[in-house]
Amino acid sequence: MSFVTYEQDGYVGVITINRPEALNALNVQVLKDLDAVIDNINLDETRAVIVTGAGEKAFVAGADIAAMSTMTVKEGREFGKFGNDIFRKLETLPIPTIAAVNGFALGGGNELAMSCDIRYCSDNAVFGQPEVGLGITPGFGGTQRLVRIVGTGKAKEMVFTGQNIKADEAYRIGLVNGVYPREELMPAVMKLAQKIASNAPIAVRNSKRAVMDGFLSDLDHAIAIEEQYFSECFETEDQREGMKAFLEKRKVEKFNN
Ligand code: CO8
Repeated sequence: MSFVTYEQDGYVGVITINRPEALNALNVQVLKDLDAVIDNINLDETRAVIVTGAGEKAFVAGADIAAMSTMTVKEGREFGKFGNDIFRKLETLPIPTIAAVNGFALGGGNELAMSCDIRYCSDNAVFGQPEVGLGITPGFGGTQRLVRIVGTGKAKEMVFTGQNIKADEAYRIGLVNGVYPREELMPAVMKLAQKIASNAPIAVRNSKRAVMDGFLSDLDHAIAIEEQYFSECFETEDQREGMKAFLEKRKVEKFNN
């Protein structure tokens, strides 16, 4: 049995962390299962991926505290690296990823959500980096990605206090892009994923690469990166079809790749 399930719905893949009895807490086995699921995504047939949590209460309530409680320095470092490598693999998938945050997203849970490109949440979602209250720092990228998403002031406040924030506050500071009643979350996320999947796949992939490669560069270099990915699109059938359809005042017949 795997702690992580995967379902394909047309061009959209749905990854579910499935350990609800522990609020989907991440131990080594859950991370291994997540890694395997990511490796098995058929990128030729998938244009967007959703990540969510099983059960009513949690997206992911963090790394497994029981498992971490007896770790040595070496084990802690290995566990941190193991999780970081997997989250980075998710983050750098060539296709867009969306976190459907359906409840608690604490510690490693918030870090998993932040490794996705876009986050929507349910109105009962709770976000936080409570690690300092457990005697550790965030360890799956929290100190780095939170700063990049919400800015240094708010990120430092959340990390230094360990205090959780609710869905409306997460929306206000830009940690999530939308808040929905619980039963409306997955339909909203699926609609977003399908909208992304309906666009020209290479253009979407190149847009993701341009954003990610350019984000940490100086602006001159970043603009050059965009020029590269933009110009590559002119090799594609989708560029021909997308523009021809516009000029002929009709809908695109089909984006292929
Ligand atoms: N780890 C292990 N088990 C957990 C976790 C967790 N993070 N969260 C919940 N559980 C378990 C509980 O122990 C409980 O198990 P049991 O039924 O066997 O007692 C079950 O899930 C249900 O949880 P609660 O009864 O506590 O449910 P409540 O609704 O009362 O509370 C909370 C929900 C508020 C989410 C509460 O469970 C909680 O505070 N959980 C811990 C949240 C937390 O501190 N997360 C951060 C963990 S640290 C981290 O993520 C670091 C990431 C980087 C690691 C890198 C290491 C090198």
